[in-house]
Formats: sequence, structure tokens, C-alpha cells
Amino acid sequence: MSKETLQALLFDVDGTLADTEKDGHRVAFNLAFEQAGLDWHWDVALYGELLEVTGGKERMKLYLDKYNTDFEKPENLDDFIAELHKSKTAHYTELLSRGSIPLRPGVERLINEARDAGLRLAIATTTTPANVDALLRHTLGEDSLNWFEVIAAGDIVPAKKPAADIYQYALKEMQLDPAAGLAFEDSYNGILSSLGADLKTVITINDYTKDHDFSGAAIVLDQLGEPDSACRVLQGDERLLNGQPWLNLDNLKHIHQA
Ligand code: XBP
Ligand code: MG
Repeated sequence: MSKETLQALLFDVDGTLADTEKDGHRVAFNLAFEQAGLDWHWDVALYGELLEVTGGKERMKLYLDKYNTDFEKPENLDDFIAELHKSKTAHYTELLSRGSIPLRPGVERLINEARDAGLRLAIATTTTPANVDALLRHTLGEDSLNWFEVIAAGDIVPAKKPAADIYQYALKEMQLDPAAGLAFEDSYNGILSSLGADLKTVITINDYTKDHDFSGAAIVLDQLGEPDSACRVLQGDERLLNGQPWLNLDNLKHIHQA
């Protein structure tokens, strides 16, 4: 039994709160490329490969180093990439403002349960802060930005996931013992980061991450689930869900203590 009671939930954003990669970030990258007059195009499969690295700017560099080596890089590559990324962020937040990407099943319910129970909430993500703002605002409402004690995002730490820095930053800001927290992730790079910060981690997979290695996860689910949309346990002890086909706060406390 853990000595600490569960005090806080720390959420990843992309792939965890919402399925943002395929129909959000990928589309926004392509719009930015087109607007810049580049013939780059990231299809669904290529984008899956590029998710090997976190961070949009880092992803564009990986693309040039590994998949588009014929492209003649400008001398000021960092500035060039930063400009493209600024445009990509504008396209992405515009997509979100149209309500095109909903939260994943169970996310809003669980956040509400946690708030009602007085749990502390935080975000630890690699994406740009403006993207988190836009997603929260257009799904949970304007007020929701204040529900999270810390929104740790993007370049706030020098090393992105899989480094543990972003979770460690959030824990430090909250003055929270990792033993009193639980992280929610969807990817291999994500779980390396959360486990690296000593946080027990619940995984919900998505199409891009379903074959990732989630060794060390407290439980792996296909989704958080809702009373009318059952979740499946893919790794871990089914009994942790207490016979309920969705993850609620009581189950989370069991998972945290297990
Ligand atoms: C998210 C990322 C981000 C997004 C794109 O990873 O890697 O780079 O894909 O956002 P995680 P930016 O879910 O592990 O935080 O373009 O703003 O980087
Ligand atoms: Mg993620």
C-alpha cells in the first residue's frame, strides 16, 4: 500500500485529452507548408513515423534530416522552422476554434469528478501553450483554464518528453510529492517522461500509439470510458475497475494505491 493518498491528477494533452494528432496537428502542419509555398505533405502514415519525436519544431527537423534530405536547408534553419511553426500554431488554434476536435470519452466526466472531490489538477505537455489554451477553451469552456493549477507546456523546459523535465517542472510548481499524483498519458515518449518523474501512470491508447511499449504503466485502457461506452483493459489488473466498465475516481484511488 502506498502511504500517500491521491491528491492530484496530471494530464498529457495530445492523444490523451483529445485525439489531436491526425486531424489537428498534422492538418495544421500541412496548411502551414502550403501557405509557405512548400511542397511538403505529411500523410497519416508518415506523420505516425514523425511522432517518434515530440515537439513540432523538432518534428520538422526530423523530417528534413530523415525523410526529405534533398531539401536545401536555409542558413538560418532555426528561424525558418520557427516561422513555419508559428503559422502551424495559428492554423491549429483556428481548427480548434471551429470545435473540430472533441475531448476523448470520459475525459470531461473524470475531470469534473476530480474537481468535485477537491483533487488538484495539472497539465504536462510538449505542445505549445496557445494550443492547450485553445483546446481547453473550446471544449471545457473559458473558465476551465483556471481549473488547472499548473499548465506546463512547450518550451518552458529545455528537454521535451521523453525527458522527465516537464512533469518534474509541474510537480515542483505544485510542491507535490510524485507519490501523491497520478499521470495520464497515451504514448511511449509520454510514459517515459511520467515514469521518469516517479509518477504512477494510466495509459489510454490511440491509433498512433496502440503498439507502443507501456511497460511500467499502472493500467492500459483503450479509453477512460463512459457509463454508455465501456472501456477495455489492455494491460494490468481488470479488478482495478471494480466491475465497472469505465474509470471513475474510486477506481483511480485503487489504481494509485495498488
Ligand atoms: C505532443 C507533441 C507536440 C504536438 C504538436 O506530445 O509532441 O509536438 O504533436 O505540438 P505529448 P507543437 O502528447 O507527449 O505532449 O507543434 O506545438 O509542438
Ligand atoms: Mg500525448
